[in-house]
Amino acid sequence: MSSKDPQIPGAPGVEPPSHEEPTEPRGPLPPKADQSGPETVSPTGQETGTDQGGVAQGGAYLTTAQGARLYETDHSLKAGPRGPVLLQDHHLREKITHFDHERIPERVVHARGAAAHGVFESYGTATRITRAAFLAEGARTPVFVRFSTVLGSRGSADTVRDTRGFATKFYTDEGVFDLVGNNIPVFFIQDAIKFPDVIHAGKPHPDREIPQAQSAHDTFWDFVTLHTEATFHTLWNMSDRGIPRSYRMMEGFGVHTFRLVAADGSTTLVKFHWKPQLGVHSLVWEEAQLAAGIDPDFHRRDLADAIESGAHPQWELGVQTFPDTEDQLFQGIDLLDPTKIVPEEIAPVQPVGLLTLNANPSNYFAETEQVAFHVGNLVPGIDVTNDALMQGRLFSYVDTQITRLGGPNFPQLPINRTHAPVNDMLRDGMHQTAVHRGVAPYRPNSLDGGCPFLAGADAGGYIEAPVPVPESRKVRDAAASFDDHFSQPRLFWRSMTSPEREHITAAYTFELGKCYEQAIKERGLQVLANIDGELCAAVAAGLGLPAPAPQVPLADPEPSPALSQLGRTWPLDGRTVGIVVADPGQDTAELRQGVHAAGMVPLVVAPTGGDGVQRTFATARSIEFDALVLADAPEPAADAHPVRDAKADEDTAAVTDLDPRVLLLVTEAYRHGKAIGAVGEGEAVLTAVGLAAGSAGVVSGDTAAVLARLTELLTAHRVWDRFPPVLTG
Ligand code: HDD
Repeated sequence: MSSKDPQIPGAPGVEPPSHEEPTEPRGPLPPKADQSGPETVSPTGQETGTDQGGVAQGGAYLTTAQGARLYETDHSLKAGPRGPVLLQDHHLREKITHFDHERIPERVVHARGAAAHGVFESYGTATRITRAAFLAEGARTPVFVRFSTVLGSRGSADTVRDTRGFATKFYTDEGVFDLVGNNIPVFFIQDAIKFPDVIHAGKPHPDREIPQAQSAHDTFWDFVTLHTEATFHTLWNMSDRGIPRSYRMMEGFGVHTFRLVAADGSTTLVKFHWKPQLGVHSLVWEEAQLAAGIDPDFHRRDLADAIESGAHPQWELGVQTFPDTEDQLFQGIDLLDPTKIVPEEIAPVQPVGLLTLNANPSNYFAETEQVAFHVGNLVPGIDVTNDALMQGRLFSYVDTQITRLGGPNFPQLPINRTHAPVNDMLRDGMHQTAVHRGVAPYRPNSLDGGCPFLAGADAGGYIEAPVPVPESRKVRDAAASFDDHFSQPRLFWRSMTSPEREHITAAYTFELGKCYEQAIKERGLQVLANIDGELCAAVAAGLGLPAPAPQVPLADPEPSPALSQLGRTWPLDGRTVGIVVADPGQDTAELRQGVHAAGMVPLVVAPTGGDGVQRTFATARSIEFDALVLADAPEPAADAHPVRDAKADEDTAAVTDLDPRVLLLVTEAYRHGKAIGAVGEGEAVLTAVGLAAGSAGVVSGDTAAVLARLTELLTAHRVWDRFPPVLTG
């Protein structure tokens, strides 16, 4: 608004203010110039208008922070070439001082993360139950999504066994809505007051600061075995959900029950779900452990590479809906207890929109590090419930940013700015970048024409649903239903397939086996006995301890197939296929084209670098590939083949002469349940490794046949037949 705007009191031609509080709004003020960042920020975070063409600096000359051009920046100002450095060297001091303060505190949890920009397109199917504008039919909303691990520090490995964060910032026209969820639908605790306890237990031991980003240690298991409401979340962690294959292949959950408010004021309780279009897939434990050393950035790289290559990951947002009854129970399940799920078989997930991640951040610090989520960032039509975990979170998220981002003005950081006009009366504070005008940042006022005015529901105001507060008395307590800690873990266990049960058993055996305290191992077994006798017995056998009897009656719940990750087929976008060749110059065009045509990424692995080679035997490791193809050997380069079969007539020669790195590649891929194909002479490698064609998920033939079969195998993610049933189940 210009100073000539006739509505501004005191402007020429405008009546002097009456100094009484006006009763009619004069129309909304436009966003303040200094707070109108969002429209000037592109999906990749580049300031429009100041596009620097992807280079680090904008201008031709290096300058100081004050804009003075510099003629030299490699030497301090000294009293002679061999003399002492002078205190007057302001450029030296500015450069070093700024560097000294480059780091900000990492997040107290979820420090390690990766993020992407995208768009959310609403189907309009939720309009009956919510007035949220971004859920109206056809609405398109820019989003920023940050995935994370929980326990590790910023530099820790991606593939550790842990819960993953899945936090989405919707820049809606009605303000920012943050859905700050996880890839696990339940939480360790039922009340936020215990959050410091569970996190102190999970973080490294305070004396030696080890282990990093691990739950396999005494303090974690001490807490979760004493505090049995953590049992269900821990079981999810020990399942394959704790080691996702990719951020692109994880489900997301809002965890809490939210309350949606429709245009007519009616309310519905919901649980939010993100369903990945690529399916829910995991690493196997050995693969996860290898990746933590070989490529600690495994998930970060996977997400960025997929987006860059055009394989844009997508999730459907869905809701389970429940009537907003006074008791807030659904078929006996307490909707205010965040350690409980509602099986999808009794409350189906109804899709309400599609999320597509289509752009990588252009600056990690400015976007991924400085993004600040908050459970209390809500828009009209979405409200909270009395879940005591959620209630504490409503306090914690803003509070933590004040330390992490250095004051209360973090909403002004470009990545956090709302796309709705801001007209607040928050003023000053550390890192204030807005130049606020006027003299009346208070209400009521008359000096600013009474502005800003309040917005009722018809003007898009956020109005808390006027739900009744239960009549009670002050207590530090929870409802009796919160005491059931074992029936849903049992439901989960009984919904798993055989390989999934194997993985869970192995995970508990590993994690409890890493504890030093005998009492903790024994308590761990007691918890397992309360879930399932066979699980407990198998882990007890692994630990060399007796299996205790259950302390609670074991129910016989109806399994929930939706909890299992197996049994369906999925798209292959962005999967990687390693093509192992004997000669860097070998023609792999047909194979590569076939892999591309199936929507996957071919990576050629050769003994040395060369044209068209992406990995060498020295840099390749099986974890990077979802499947391997052993390519045909070129004629007549038999001695350059991975199986150097110069002495092939001798029975054992092929094995001894096989390049050990290829041996490792193929045997690991086999052990991790990955499909393996051999074209023509490539079959010699299979023989050398001791794999007969016809072994589960091992195929040979011509290029077309091998690719067709591999593609089919990959739709099931892994060759599950390689994990024979051990438990009787
Ligand atoms: Fe939390 C970060 C998810 C309980 C306190 N939380 C954080 C992030 C995610 C979650 C995904 C990372 C956001 C980002 O990428 O910046 N947290 C959850 C879920 C919970 C949960 C799904 C349970 C259902 N959290 C929880 C409780 C408390 C916190 C009970 C405190 C009482 N969480 C925080 C925090 C963090 C955080 C300390 C650290 C960094 C941040 O907020 O911005 O405020």
